Amino acid sequence: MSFLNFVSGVAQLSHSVVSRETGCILGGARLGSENSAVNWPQQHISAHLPGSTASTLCDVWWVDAPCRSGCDEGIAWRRAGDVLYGVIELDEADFSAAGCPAIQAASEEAYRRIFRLLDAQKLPALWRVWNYLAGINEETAGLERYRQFNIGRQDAFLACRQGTTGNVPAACAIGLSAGPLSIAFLAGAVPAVAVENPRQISAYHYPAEYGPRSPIFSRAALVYPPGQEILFISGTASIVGHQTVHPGDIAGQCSESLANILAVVSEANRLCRSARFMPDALIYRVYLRHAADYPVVRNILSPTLGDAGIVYVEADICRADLLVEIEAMAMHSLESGASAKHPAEPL
Ligand code: 3EB
Repeated sequence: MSFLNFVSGVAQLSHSVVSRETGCILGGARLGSENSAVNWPQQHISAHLPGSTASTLCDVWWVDAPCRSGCDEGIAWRRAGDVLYGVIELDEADFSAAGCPAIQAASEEAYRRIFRLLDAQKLPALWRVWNYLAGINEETAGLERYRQFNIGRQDAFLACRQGTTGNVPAACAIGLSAGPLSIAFLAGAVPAVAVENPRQISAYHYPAEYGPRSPIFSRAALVYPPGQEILFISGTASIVGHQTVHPGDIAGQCSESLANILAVVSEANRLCRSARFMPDALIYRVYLRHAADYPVVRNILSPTLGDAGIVYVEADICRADLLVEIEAMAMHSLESGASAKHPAEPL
């Protein structure tokens, strides 16, 4: 039995997966149209799900261990051992008097609260962050909202003495049509091992043409719950170096994003401690700016990635010229035996 468990894309959450005696749901995400009231931290991602017959799909993290839960400064969190999952939603209307754009102020405040919680919990390592905001490509006060978000995020990292390069969390930053700033995160005691993509400049080194402050995320992170290794691949798009390639061409962007995913998986396999990660065995979330692109994207991805583990979400990508973005994850056991990385394997 693994310590941390994950199910993705389930339409109906079967409570039988979690042991009634000792098990506990840490948290998760609900994608689609329906809202729900659950008593664990759940990120609501209100979006159309192309290709899905279900109107709502859930991702759930659960442990076979007792949990503690709390709500601190608007962060709903649950913790088992040294793994913590949390969700914070902030209404931008509450930041209208901040003296800077509301999304910037809300982003800084959300990240400051997250770092304060992790301090109090003595869990210093932010592993993976899921960021969602309304109207991500809209411009206010002469600056795109994603770029305003990047200012707030970086200000919080600096104020909380977090490193802004190198060992930073894996992440995604995605636009929805409406709703609050919503940030979910997974954190632990052991630092993540950051993975970069040799085909791309690290995002924290993007030049100023992409905004006054760089985004802060790694291309992927290897993280270590007890006895386990998780690979989180950040949102991955049609970017080579720092430039968007194949503007206006969904097939070209999809193939380039796939090439980037494969490059990140190879890099992760150089650094991982468990078995090699296989692209067709990962779990994927694919964001499509236009639902109409779904058949083209599916036809490009499924031969390499398989069909089963992909959830498609209609959402905006953080550069106006990007049409598709792919994120992925996989969990391996660190137990020796069949799953252990073979010493003779080429690095
Ligand atoms: C990119 O490579 C695409 O700002 O947290 C991907 C993953 C992207 C995370 C973030 C942004 C973020 O720049 C965009």
